[in-house]
Amino acid sequence: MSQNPITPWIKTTCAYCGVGCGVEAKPLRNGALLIRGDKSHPANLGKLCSKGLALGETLSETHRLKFPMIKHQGVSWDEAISTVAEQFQQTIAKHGPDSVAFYLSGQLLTEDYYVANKLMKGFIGSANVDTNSRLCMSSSVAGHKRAFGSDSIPGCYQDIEAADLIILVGSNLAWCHPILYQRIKAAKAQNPKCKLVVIDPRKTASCNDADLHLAIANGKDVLLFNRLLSYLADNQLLDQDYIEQHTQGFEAALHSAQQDKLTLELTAEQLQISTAELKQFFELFGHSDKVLTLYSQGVNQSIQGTDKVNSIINCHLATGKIGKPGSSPFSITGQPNAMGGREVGGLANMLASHLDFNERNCELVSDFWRAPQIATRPGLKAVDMFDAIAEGKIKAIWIMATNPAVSLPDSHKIKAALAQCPFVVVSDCVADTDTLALADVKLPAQGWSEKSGTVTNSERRISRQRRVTTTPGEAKPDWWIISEVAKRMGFSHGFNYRHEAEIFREYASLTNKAHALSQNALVLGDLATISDNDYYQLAPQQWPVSQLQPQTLHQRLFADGRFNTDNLKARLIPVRYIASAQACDQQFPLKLSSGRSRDQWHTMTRTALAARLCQHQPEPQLQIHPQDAAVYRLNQHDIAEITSATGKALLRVNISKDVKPGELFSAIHWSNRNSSAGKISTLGQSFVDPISGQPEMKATPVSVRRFKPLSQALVICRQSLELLEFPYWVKQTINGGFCYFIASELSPSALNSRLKALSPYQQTTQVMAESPQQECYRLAQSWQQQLQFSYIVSKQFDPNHYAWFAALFNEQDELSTLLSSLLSAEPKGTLTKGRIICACKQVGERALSRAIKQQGVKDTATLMTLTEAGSGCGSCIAELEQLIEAIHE
Ligand SMILES: Nc1nc2c(c(=O)[nH]1)N[C@H]1C(S)=C(S)[C@@H](COP(=O)(O)OP(=O)(O)OC[C@H]3O[C@@H](n4cnc5c(=O)[nH]c(N)nc54)[C@H](O)[C@@H]3O)O[C@H]1N2
Ligand SMILES: Nc1nc2c(c(=O)[nH]1)N[C@H]1C(S)=C(S)[C@@H](COP(=O)(O)OP(=O)(O)OC[C@H]3O[C@@H](n4cnc5c(=O)[nH]c(N)nc54)[C@H](O)[C@@H]3O)O[C@H]1N2
Ligand code: SF4
Ligand SMILES: [Mo]
Repeated sequence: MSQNPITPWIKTTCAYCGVGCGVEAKPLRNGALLIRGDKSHPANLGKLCSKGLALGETLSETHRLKFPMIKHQGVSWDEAISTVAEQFQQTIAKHGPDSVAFYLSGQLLTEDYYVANKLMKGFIGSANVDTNSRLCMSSSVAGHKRAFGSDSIPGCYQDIEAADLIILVGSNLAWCHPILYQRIKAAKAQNPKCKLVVIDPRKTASCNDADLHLAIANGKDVLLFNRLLSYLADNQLLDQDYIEQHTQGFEAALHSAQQDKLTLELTAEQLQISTAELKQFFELFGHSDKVLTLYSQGVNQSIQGTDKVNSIINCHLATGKIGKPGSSPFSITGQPNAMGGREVGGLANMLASHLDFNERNCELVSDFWRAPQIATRPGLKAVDMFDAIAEGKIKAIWIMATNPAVSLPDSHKIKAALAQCPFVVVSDCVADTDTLALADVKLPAQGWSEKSGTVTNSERRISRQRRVTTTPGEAKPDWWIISEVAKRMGFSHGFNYRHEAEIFREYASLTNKAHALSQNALVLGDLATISDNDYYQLAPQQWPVSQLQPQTLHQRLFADGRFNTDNLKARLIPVRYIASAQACDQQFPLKLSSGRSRDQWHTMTRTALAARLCQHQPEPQLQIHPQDAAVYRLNQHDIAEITSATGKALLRVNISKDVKPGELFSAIHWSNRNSSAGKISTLGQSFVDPISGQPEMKATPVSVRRFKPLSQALVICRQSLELLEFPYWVKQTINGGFCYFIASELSPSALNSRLKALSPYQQTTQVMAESPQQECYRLAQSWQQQLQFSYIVSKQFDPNHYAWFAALFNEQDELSTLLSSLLSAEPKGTLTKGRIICACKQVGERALSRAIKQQGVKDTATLMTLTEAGSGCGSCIAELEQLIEAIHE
């Protein structure tokens, strides 16, 4: 097949994080998709991170949901749509509109989101439409609305280059928003005066370039920012003019902050940092003109997430450091279209287009939609929605583009609720997820590269996602599926859309009407009348929009000190520190926090299809401090059993001083699809912030003990294996097949026999090396001169084996050489890359260590020249630095 391109480069936007990087994609005749960064896109100026660069490797057809299904039966679209429409109609007729719900996602396009919200709130007449943004951004939304009167992010990315002081609070930007982190690094290199402070209980890759890391105790951000406000007041570092002219509530906020006030020494002690560090931070904040505070889930996912947000915004308002070049509080959004969902009103407590529920707003939207049944009060937020399903109050739910059986806390409860819900519809682009497994109807949605519409990034910039490949099977755009169901329910006049441009114009037109009524900042002006052609060509636009903008435009909100409140003044909010509702005790003495790893996206339904994204953290890990590891008798690479009030997990131990004693950390990515017990959400309880409804996901009390298997194995296989019988198994994609990690309660020899029996390649040529005295067994099966299946069984897990063993399918050596190497105790030759650190250039730890040791490398620039590591997306540079440091220590 030809490698020739079939079209020129097509501009689109990355599928993953809220940085919203511009991507250029070029489909080749052989089905591959070339990817590069779009140099003209203002978010990334041509750069992409490891996940963005691997987008083309995640489009495997084999994993797709290609046809609608009812239970396990493939059906026509006609039948699927009728079934969904009828079931929803019957449920509503019998039990009322609040007996049904939609659970949406920040990974839907704005057009999809708009149509879903319109159907539920406008036509079904319930506001039971919520989204996974509840787990992600809702504390920021609530904080913005309290402070500014609307959910508006004041800053823009150019503030990074303009700032003197950048503060990351509860954000591992280096891994989660890598391109913004690269911008900070470049800005610091340009302007050595620019300082970076990281506030995170953990030492993360984002601390590598930090001038100061405040490893505060988990959950205590309000204590820190309240104390900062008192300090600024005590030291005449406030902007009195700004406070008077543009804000209200200062006295009450300061009074409240002073209730939390302790001496600097006692505050530092409470925060578990040194007084010198605390003072240094306060002085930096007080004396820097341009302060940019970027914050994310360490702030939002807390039982006082909203108060955390306002404690940060209070300090910015009281010093007038907002809406000016280089100065703003800046909530960094998670998903590619978390912002778009918030804009259309996808949260249960919003109506539409940044409008709250009130009579005036309901009338406007009802007229605009010609929807007489419009919902008039907020619906259920995510956690309450799933409780209502469990209680039988919601009897039909439609889940789109999210995987709540993995991502909502207390997943046993979520799974039980969905299992007994009379009617569950799930729209997804892949065929198999923990949530799809519970669906009555599965609807195949177009995925990234097939769908077309718009997304809004963290800086309010709307960019186009474009269709660059064809769609496998019968998958359809989400907006099409929703509109067809709406029409079948009898709402034809509201949902006769022919293409996404029509939806976009209608949505833009609603923002204009809503803006005229409310004076909120969200307004799309002339975009309401753009032609189809202009929509297809649309270059990035940053709201507020009056007329079509040049894509280089960047603008800030509230630069004139006028906010979206009734009297145009911003509000400082009195907040007090509250200890987490989830206290540790004797039974659960440790606190488990959760978050992201560098190369995986959420529940791995797409990123785990790219072998090169699976190498960085091939197994679910538990980060634990050496002191705790000693107490619980855990060694590096043991398997730990973690127990909480709601469940258990089994995780590979990674002993590290990067976490504080008493605090553990684990990544959120594993599910029942790729691990026996790596799913972190089984452990979390659903304690929520009372204002935003956002669950606390970073502070679960747990206990930990060593899991003692009698044998462990690494298996590689060209096909998927069924391994449910083993207490511990993890599945990873590798080039040419899959790699499995297994720990079992069988003896090594029994595990050897069991694995031999499980091999799907019984008829092939087989070679074995057995060492019963040492309880080691290796087997390789080949067919037609190609290795098909192989394993290493031993008593203990040897982490050094993974890198070379998992690469075997990729080796170019003759089969005989490969087999002899595989069966020899120590692998030779090419099988020695070590753990892959640079995913882009596939550089392993061994080559890096060798270069550092043999050539005396002291800096990453030299290491990059020698090995190419770090010269792709740059996300691994922090780890290169750590490696250099560790080797020279
Ligand atoms: N690689 C990758 N990138 C992603 C994603 C992904 O899945 N993978 N997901 C995207 C999405 S949807 C989101 S929401 C973002 C999330 O982006 P981030 O919020 O940056 O990521 P997290 O790892 O969830 O949490 C950030 C940090 O909060 C810290 N933290 C925990 N508790 C506290 C606390 O009490 N106070 C403070 N100050 N810090 C605390 C944790 O130690 C952690 O390092 O990432 C986006 N980008
Ligand atoms: N313990 C703990 N839990 C957490 C978090 C945490 O930090 N700790 N973080 C929370 C946060 S911030 C978030 S954002 C959530 C994320 O959690 P989820 O939203 O549940 O995670 P994803 O894996 O992104 O799920 C998206 C699903 O949509 C599918 N999909 C992708 N594109 C499309 C499309 O265009 N159409 C349709 N119909 N389907 C599509 C994907 O295949 C996938 O199954 O997790 C939350 N859960
Ligand atoms: S930073 Fe990475 S994941 Fe986020 S939008 Fe850019 S390329 Fe995609
Ligand atoms: Mo998120």
